[in-house]
Amino acid sequence: MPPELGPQELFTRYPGNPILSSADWPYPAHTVFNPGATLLPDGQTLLLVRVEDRRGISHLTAARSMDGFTQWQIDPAPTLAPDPQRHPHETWGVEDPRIVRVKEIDRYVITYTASSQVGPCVAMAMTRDFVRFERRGIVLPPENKDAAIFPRRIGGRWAMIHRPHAAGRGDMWICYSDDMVHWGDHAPLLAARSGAWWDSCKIGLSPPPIRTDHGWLVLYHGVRMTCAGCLYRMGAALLDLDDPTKIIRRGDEWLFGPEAEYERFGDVGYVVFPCGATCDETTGELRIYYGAADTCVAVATARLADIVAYLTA
Ligand code: BMA
Repeated sequence: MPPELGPQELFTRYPGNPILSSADWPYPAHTVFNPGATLLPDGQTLLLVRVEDRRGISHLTAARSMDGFTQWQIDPAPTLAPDPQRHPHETWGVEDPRIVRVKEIDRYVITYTASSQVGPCVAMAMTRDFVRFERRGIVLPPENKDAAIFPRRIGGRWAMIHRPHAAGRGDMWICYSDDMVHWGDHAPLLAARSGAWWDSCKIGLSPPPIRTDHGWLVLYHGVRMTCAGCLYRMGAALLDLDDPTKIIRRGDEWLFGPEAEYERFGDVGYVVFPCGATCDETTGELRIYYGAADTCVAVATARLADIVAYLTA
C-alpha cells in the first residue's frame, strides 16, 4: 500500500449508490439488501439479493448487470424462495446469501441463513445457472449464520467459515468436510474483541474468503453495541493459504463503516453489511456489494493489493 493510504481511504463508494432499491423491483418488495455476488462466465455481475416482503419474510432474487453498477436485469419473480413445506427451517425466510464458484464441481455453492422458529441455521444450495437449484438443506444447526465455503479444497478437504452464537458470544469458526454435506473438526478462528473495540459485540464473515498470493483475505463484519443501537462495520484479516486457522494478520481498524446517508438511515440505520465481492483479475479491482441500513444495495471498490499491503505492512 502506498504509505499515505489510511484504512479509511481503501474503499471508495460508487457515486451512483444505492445501485438497487425496492423502487427498482419488478414486483412489490419492502426492502432489498445484503446480496451475494459473483461474476458469470459472460462477464456479467450477478447479485442474489435478499428481498424482504411486507410480511417481514425474505427471499432471494437474482439481478444481473454487464458493468456491475447499472442497468440491472432483475428476475420478474423470486429466484430462490423459502420452501417451508419441504424445508420447515425456512419458515421465516431465507437471508444473506454467500456465493462461491467452485470449479472442481462446476457449480456455484450458495450458503444462506434459513430463518427458523428455533433460530437461524446455515443452509446450502447449489446451482449452475441461478435458475435451477439443488437444495442441500441445513448444513449447520441453530444458532448459526454468516457461512461461506472456500472455493477450493484445503489439505484435500472442503473448508467453511461460520458463526455460531452461543453463551452470549458471536465468534467466527472454521470446519471441514469431505463431501460438503457433513461438516466437522470445528475450530475457533477469530473472536469478537471486547470493551470499546469496534468489533466487540459479535463478528461474522462478510463475503466469502478471497484468495491472494499472501493468504486468504477475510473481510468480516464487526458489531459494536451503543446506547443508540448497533453499529455494523467491516474489517479484514489474512489467513494462511494452506492452514487457514493460522492468522497471518488481523487489522486493528475497521476499513469500511456507515457514513453515507443511505447507510445511516433506513430500516436498521448505521449498518453496512457486505455479503458479496467480485474481483477483476486483470485490473485488481475489488468490489464489495453490501446492504445499506437493511434497506438498499450499494457497492464500494478498492484495490485488492492495497488491502493486502495494509494488512502486511
Ligand atoms: C445481522 C443480520 C443481517 C442484518 C444485520 C443488521 O444480524 O441479521 O441480516 O443486516 O443484522 O440488522
